[in-house]
Parts: sequence; C-alpha cells; structure tokens
Amino acid sequence: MSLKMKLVLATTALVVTSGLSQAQVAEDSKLLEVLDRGSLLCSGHNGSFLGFAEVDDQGKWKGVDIDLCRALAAGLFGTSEGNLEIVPISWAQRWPALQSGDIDVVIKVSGWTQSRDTELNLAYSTPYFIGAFQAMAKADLGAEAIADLDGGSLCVAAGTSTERATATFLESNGIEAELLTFENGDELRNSYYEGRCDAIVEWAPSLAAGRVDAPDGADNHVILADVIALEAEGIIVPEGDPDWLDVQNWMLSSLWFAELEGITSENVDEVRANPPSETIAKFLGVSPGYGDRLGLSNDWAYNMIKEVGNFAEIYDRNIGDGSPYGLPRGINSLYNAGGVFFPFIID
Ligand SMILES: N[C@@H](CCC(=O)N[C@@H](CS)C(=O)NCC(=O)O)C(=O)O
Repeated sequence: MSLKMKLVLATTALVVTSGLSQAQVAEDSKLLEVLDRGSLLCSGHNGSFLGFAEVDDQGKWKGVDIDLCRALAAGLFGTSEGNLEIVPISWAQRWPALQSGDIDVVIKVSGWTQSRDTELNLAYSTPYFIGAFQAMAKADLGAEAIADLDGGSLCVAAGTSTERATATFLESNGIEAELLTFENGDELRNSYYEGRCDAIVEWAPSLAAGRVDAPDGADNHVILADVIALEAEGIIVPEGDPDWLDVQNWMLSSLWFAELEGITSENVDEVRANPPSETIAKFLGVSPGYGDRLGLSNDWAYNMIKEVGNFAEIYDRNIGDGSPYGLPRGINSLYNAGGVFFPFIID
C-alpha cells in the first residue's frame, strides 16, 4: 500500500472514530421528545405488583421496575426528582398506552413474545429478568403437580403472557382446568385466597412474595414444582426508534457493569474521584464518551448509580434480602455468581 493510501485510510479512521463520540440522534426519536419535555412518563401498575411496582404506606411507588424508571430518569435528567411520572396502568393497557404516547416506555416485567414483537410493532431491550411461571395451590388439596388439579380451576392475570402460557401448558399436558382471569392483581390474589379457584398461576417471584402475605398463613399454600414456561422480561419501546432503545440497553448494562466492578451508590463518589481504570473513568464521566455517544450527558451513569445503585442494590432492596420477600437472586445473578446476566463491553 502506498504512503498516500495509508494516510487516506488513517485520516478516515480518525474521522470515523471521533465521529462516534457524538450521537446523531434522529430528530423524531422519543429520546429528544422526553429530554425536551423534561420528564419521563413510565409505566406503573393498577394496584400493587409486589416487589416490582408497589405503592407503599405513604402512597409512594417502589419496586424493581420503578427503580429502573428512576434510573432512566436520573440518567436522562441528572435526577428523577421532579422528572419522573409513574402512570398507573393495567397489564392490558401497556401497549395502547405506549402507542398513544401516554407513556414513553414500558418497564413492567413484560415478556418477549412473538406477537408483541411483530404484530404490535414493539422493540425489546435485552432481557433484565428471567421469570418462571408456576402455580401455587391450597395445601389442603394435597396437589404436588399441576396435573393433580385436573377438573379444578386456576386464577390468572388477564391480558398477560402468563394467561397464554398457562392455557398452552394445560392443553399440551391434557389437563382440563378452568382459567379464571382478572385484570387487577389484588383482585386476582384475593379471589384465590377467598377460594374462587384451587390455584393461582403467577410468576415465581410474585408467588413467593404473595405467599408471605397469605391471610391464612404461608404454610397453607404450596408452590408446585412444574415450570409452566420461562420468560425473558425486557424494556419495551415502539419499533423503529433505535436511539431510544439504545438508551434502555445501555442503562441496563450500566447497572450490571457497576455491580461487576463493585461500584455502588455508597462508593461511587470515591470511585469517581480516583477511577481505577480508564474504562471506569469513562463510565463515570471523568473522561468523555459514555454519554454523548447516546445523546446524554457524560455523567449519566454516575447519576443513575448515585441515585438507585447498581443492579444488585436494586434487587436486594426490592425483592432480595433487604426486602420482606428475601428472594434468592438465582438465575438473575451476574454470570460470575451463577446467573445469566452480564454487561456489554465499554470501548
Ligand atoms: N410478564 C407478563 C406480565 C406479568 C404477569 O403475567 N403477571 C402475572 C403473573 S406474575 C400476574 O399474575 N400478575 C399479578 C398482578 O398483576 O398483580 C406479561 O408480559 O404479560
């Protein structure tokens, strides 16, 4: 290769590399609309969805999904305080609310299904949670498996992938059981506890969380071992807005990266003052690149970690050891702790 040719290639590489550090956000991206508006409209729940979107005694939202909404708002605006509105919606309202613009993003343990992906024109982030659908039955029925509930009834949430997966499971296994569906989660659980159905089908973390509060005591209910289906839960935005989707993916990756590197809400200031590597300096906005490539401020990850902490902190506070539910993290851990999650490469 001639020297001239080498010079041309080197210059092109330089332009391409430096061009990468400034985001070209599409003019019609939801990202710009949200930044302009100065507030994020995120999905809540119609009632309490234990551990993920609950309303506490003071009427404040909390939970894993609510913390992800807070992290996103903090990443976008520096803090979620005054910049986040949680819009209460049912499972069935998720998609019309997103499509009409009543909410900007669905962070509502929503499973990746083919019809949502294609017919509803939705785009999924990388999954942030793996949930197994299982059934919990009244202990006095003596059931050990769902097949033992043949001829009985199951309560399940309307308009969810749980309803669909349960119907498929019953059909595939030749089990005849009636499915009673409910729009509202509290109504669903109360109907089960009041004896309107023999068992309730929910996501395993929800069953375990709900069992703690069973009015007649947790011991009167057994979670059956059959796994009806495994589901990957992701963050959802309308199809065709890659810039907005990028922010969701990098938000999740940032929370895992901080966890992997031991960066917490407690020590993030200390780490930022003395970053142990160039990658961490970039991640926390000490050196440029990590935010402006996405159309955000370079300290957006710092702001998220400072406000909500890393993924482990979010998990522990809401459904893990720091919560009333004490659920082990299991498959939802990072890869180095036996789970399936990991951050993407920061280059
Ligand atoms: N992952 C489901 C939504 C979550 C779901 O199915 N929730 C079910 C199973 S945990 C439920 O029973 N929810 C009770 C509630 O709404 O409180 C989907 O994407 O449709």
